[in-house]
Amino acid sequence: MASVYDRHVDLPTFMEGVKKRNPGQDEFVQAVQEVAQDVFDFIEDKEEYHEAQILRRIVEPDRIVSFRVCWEDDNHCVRVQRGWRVQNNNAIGPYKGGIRFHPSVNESVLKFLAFEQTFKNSLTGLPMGGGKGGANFNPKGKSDSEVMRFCQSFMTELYRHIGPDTDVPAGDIGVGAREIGYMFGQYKRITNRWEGVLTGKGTEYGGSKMRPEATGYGAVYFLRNMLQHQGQDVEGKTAVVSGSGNVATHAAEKIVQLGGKVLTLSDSGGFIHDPDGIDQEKIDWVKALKNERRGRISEYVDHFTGASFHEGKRPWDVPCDVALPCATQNELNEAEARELVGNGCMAVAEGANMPTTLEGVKVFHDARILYGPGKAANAGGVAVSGLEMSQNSERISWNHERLGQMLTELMEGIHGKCVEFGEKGGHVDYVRGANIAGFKKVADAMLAFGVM
Ligand code: NDP
Ligand code: 2IT
Repeated sequence: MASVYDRHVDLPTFMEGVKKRNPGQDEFVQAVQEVAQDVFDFIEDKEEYHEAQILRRIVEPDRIVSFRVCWEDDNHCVRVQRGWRVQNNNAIGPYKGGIRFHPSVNESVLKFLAFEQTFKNSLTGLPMGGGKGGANFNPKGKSDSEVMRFCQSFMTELYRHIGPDTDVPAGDIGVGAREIGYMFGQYKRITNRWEGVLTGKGTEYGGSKMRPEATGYGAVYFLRNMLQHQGQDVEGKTAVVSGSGNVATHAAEKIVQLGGKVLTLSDSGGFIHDPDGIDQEKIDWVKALKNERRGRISEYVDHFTGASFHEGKRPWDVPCDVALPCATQNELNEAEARELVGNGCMAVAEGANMPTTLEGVKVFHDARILYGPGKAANAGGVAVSGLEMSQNSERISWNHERLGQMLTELMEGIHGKCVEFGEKGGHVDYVRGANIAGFKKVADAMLAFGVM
């Protein structure tokens, strides 16, 4: 009988082992399943990867640090949160990946994100390993001082586990310029060192000029690369975008710049549909709503006539040419994927991490539409983080134009790797391409190190 330690264990047996070792961690198991099905195929005839149990080792994080985060709210009540840093794999560079503050954060979510990050970072071609961190803290409705106190408390433990050559966190859901500023300040205060320990910093203190835009812009460049590979372009296309945070607003902005029309944005309260198109002026209004007034997307319809708000709903039934899920994991299910395909959607580029369920992905594959998974399509953010690390090490600063050019080239490079490993019979399976290209580099580095 096959056991998980057999050299040629099959995929179902391998996944049984993953489920058994990670009980109740559905998001993590989902992310592993998606990668394992492609990697199993790829390594079938490659004895060295079996012998060294490479996949079995990559699905076991190097370490997970979990800690208590105490802070005092504005009413002087003591609050207790849980913080984590998942250091998944540092074979090809220091651990690198964002920090998420959201009430839904738990170990499963951070393990799936750190696992995905390992392959994503490998795909960028830059020397970065995979990690992710966060806390079950909800920044919504909190004052600036409350957020500051939380961030300082969080960093008071995290600082011992990170460093510019060890682990370099950045932003993610609920962590933007404000939170990075508070955390960087606290790291500097505790260690008395100014060093590039976080990315996504303000440009006054070592941040890259392109980092805020990089994920959203990069996702649209990836979309453009997929379309152009089929002789199409973004110009004239209608786009449905979910989310209204950093990734969504910058993806919408780049779609508009390239001549497309954005029809929707959303948040956890519902989505807005603007048939006239969400132009730059409206996007700027949404950015101010979210970043300065910390408001809700429903307020959009009070300012722009002709738009409608759909409470508690997601935007996937709005007919479109292209779709960009840019909010959160599992926000696009099988039925919604069918709806998109049925309405003629020809391409999906994921700004978010794992926004489509496994069943939804299958619908896109069966329909043979262009489908760019998050680990490839949203890699522009971490790629520019990698550039920010280089700039900090060299004590230099590149301008917006130069970084824009580098981002475009990095996304082309990632697209090229997906095509190289994912093209079969005239169709590109971008999931397979991203998984195999991402895996191969990490796996080859691990082979070089021997058993550890
Ligand atoms: P933000 O915090 O800036 O925005 C998140 C957006 O998603 C908000 O509109 C938020 O709405 C919505 N959202 C969050 N959780 C849910 C939920 N459970 N249901 C519905 N809507 C939700 O985060 P980012 O834009 O930075 O991140 C968005 C996605 O992109 C995430 O998956 C993240 O991991 C991924 N990503 C981010 C990168 C970055 O550079 N920032 C890089 C690569 C990927 P609400 O305000 O109501 O919560
Ligand atoms: O999911 C991601 O790639 C991020 N949140 C960005 C990570 C980073 O280190 O810039």
